[in-house]
Amino acid sequence: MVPGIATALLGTLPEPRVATFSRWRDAGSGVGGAGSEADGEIIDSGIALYFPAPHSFTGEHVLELQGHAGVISEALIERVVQLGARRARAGEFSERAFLNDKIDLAQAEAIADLIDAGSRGAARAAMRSLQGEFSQRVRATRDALTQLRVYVEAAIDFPEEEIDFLASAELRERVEFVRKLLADVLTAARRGALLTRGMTVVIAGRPNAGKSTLLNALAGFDAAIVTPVPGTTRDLLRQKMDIGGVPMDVIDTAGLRQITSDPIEAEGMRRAREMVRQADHVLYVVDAAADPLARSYDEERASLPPDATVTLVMNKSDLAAAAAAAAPTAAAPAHVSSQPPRVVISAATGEGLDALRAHLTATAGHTEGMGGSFSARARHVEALERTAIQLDTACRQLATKQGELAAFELRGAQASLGEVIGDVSSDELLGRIFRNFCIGK
Ligand SMILES: Nc1nc2c(ncn2[C@@H]2O[C@H](COP(=O)(O)OP(=O)(O)O)[C@@H](O)[C@H]2O)c(=O)[nH]1
Ligand SMILES: [Mg+2]
Repeated sequence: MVPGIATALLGTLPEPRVATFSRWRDAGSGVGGAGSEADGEIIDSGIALYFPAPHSFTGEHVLELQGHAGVISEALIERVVQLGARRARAGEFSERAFLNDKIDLAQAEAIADLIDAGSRGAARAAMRSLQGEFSQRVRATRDALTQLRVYVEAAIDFPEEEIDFLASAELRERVEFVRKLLADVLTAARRGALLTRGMTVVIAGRPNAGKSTLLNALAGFDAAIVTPVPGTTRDLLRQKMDIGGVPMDVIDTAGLRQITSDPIEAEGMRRAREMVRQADHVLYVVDAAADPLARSYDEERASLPPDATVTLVMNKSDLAAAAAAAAPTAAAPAHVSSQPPRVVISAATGEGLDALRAHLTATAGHTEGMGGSFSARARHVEALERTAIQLDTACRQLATKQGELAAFELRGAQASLGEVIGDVSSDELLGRIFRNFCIGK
């Protein structure tokens, strides 16, 4: 179909992979029989590129036209549709590339992640995944798992020797090898998922601690209203930013205090606590001048989720009273040592902000220039975690010489790994993945 459309539109089929200037014509009068197409009015002109199958992104014939934008391109699309083409669905090019084995599923997802990347770090990671680094590591793990499976299944086929097989040192080594590969790829995928999705950081603390000032300082502009009046911030305020190469969604909240008679403030506090529950990380801001021992945190702690990761941000270090509290407390009271890590800053002067940023990127498991991390999605992490559980089960069964059961688990583990790169995939999964792409990708 593509060569036919190309010939009708351009008058001739361009030489493969050679940028060719051409004029693209309308249908023409149709009078005069053969060759009348060439009489059609010129819709647009530009560069045509023809990629015959299988040497194209999708693996199919592709004709690329680089013309002028605007209404002209709409007219051109109409003409091409008239000639028998149809408009692409969202993600259809990537989906076709996947179905034609040009890329695997993790690579296809990396295309979308590259387009949506919220930071340079995330974009670099997506590029690495697109180049196949993530897929290669998954494949290496899968291959090692396959060898282990073959080994175990061979043992089952020779029942007289099975017990010796299952107790052998070689088997233990193979299991450990797969475990190590899987653990490494899982760690990298978890880090990658955070880089792809970004990290949600909630700023919480008492009214007037300096939460909104901190959000503004991190964002680099006045996103939030700051006043000396407690209770100024009443709703959540969300700001996307790139901190040390990691995309972060930083959320300012209404100050938390025990009692309020204002229903709007009460609702603001409810939303703040809800956000704290959903966050990847909490920056608990303390006015170090007014509360040098961070008692406000101790009082709030009971209402925080027990597994929340928190950093105490001791703010207002520019004030003398706070500076005294900020000095590395040699004789810290007992309760201080049980508090989370603390960073001393002045949101007003910017002192300590770089250290806070570095602390946040370290929390995300990411250091600039670390290299090697690739984009990954929650879907990948879940599949890898399932693989790890199945592998552990298989290990226990091998230890108790239940070869058949172990072989069954290993088969499951292999299937779970295959889901990451799309060895096995359902239409429903593919639909979900590709429908989230933008048109034309
Ligand atoms: N001296 C000093 N004042 C600050 C600092 N951070 C915030 N403030 C002041 O504290 C007051 C409350 O700040 P704000 O950011 O609105 O606090 P929030 O209620 O926690 O959002 C304002 O008057 C700010 O100017 C700081 O680092 N040093
Ligand atoms: Mg505020």
